[in-house]
Amino acid sequence: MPAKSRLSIDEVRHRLADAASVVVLTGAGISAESGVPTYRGTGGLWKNFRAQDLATLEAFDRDPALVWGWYRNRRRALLDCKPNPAHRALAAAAVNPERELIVITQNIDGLHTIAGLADPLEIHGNIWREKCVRCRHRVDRTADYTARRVPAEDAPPPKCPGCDDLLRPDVVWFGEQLDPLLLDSAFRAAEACDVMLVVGTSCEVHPAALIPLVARKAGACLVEINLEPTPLTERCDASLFAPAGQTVPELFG
Ligand code: BV8
Repeated sequence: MPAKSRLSIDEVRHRLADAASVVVLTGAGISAESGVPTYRGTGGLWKNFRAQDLATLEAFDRDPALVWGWYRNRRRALLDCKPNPAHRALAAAAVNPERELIVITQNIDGLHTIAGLADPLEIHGNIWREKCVRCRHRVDRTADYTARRVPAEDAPPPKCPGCDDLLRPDVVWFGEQLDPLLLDSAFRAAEACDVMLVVGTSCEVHPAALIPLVARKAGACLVEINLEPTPLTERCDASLFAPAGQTVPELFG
């Protein structure tokens, strides 16, 4: 495979300035500088727990109190996490009327929204939202982040105000299908964009890992921002190996 022409950061900036449509796929790495643990890096979330123990419907059915304890623990840790310059730069870039900018995030921490970004595509859900296991009731607890209010880890799992069955975190667990409408919007955006930035993801989780490949196949300029190479690196037009909190603002500055 011939070596890719590697664009410099200035060339990427110019591509972004000239683009009519930009899509940004973000992963846990964009929130790392906010203090949110990543999933697979050193000290990553899964390092302490095995995903199949906690982030699956089977685990929840088996022990809802244990799974709720883990999510409440993660919510509590998030209370001290604020959006960083990367989140803020994307929220600011998204209001430019000359250029469409869509953020597709694998993150459930809600920091893109808290940074002021209108409607990110949260393809793995949001830790501050809950949904009933039986009826279609949904609860948004984002106000708990602002009020710094999280129930005790061992508090009983919440009940649905509609049908009194259990509420669960409104996130996509392993083995669960992503919301087909959200996923379709993500793939359509990838197909139509001029530039795709892939920020802070190990590109290990599917089907999210396919989104940059759809953009590439449709002819987009593909740029990765990470601390280390990933399975996507060799398919990128540029890989900027530096912290997202420094690089993303530079690209849109
Ligand atoms: C499904 C919510 C089927 C829960 C999450 C095909 C191939 C292989 C496997 C599969 C496949 N198809 C399906 C699978 C199985 C599975 C999967 O992908 N497994 C992998 C792990 C092998 N996928 C699924 O189960 C999906 N469902 O396919 O269902 C189906 C189909 C039809 C009908 C029914 C069923 C569901 C996947 C969603 C799982 N939920 N989260 C929760 O979090 O509690 S995934 C979880 O991983 C998070 O959402 C996270 O965002 C995501 C991806 O991780 P990353 O974001 O990439 O984070 P990571 O730590 O890995 O990497 C961070 C990166 O940032 C690193 O590269 C690091 O270097 C970098 N970084 C660190 N600091 C910085 C930085 N970069 C820049 N700056 C910094 N400062």
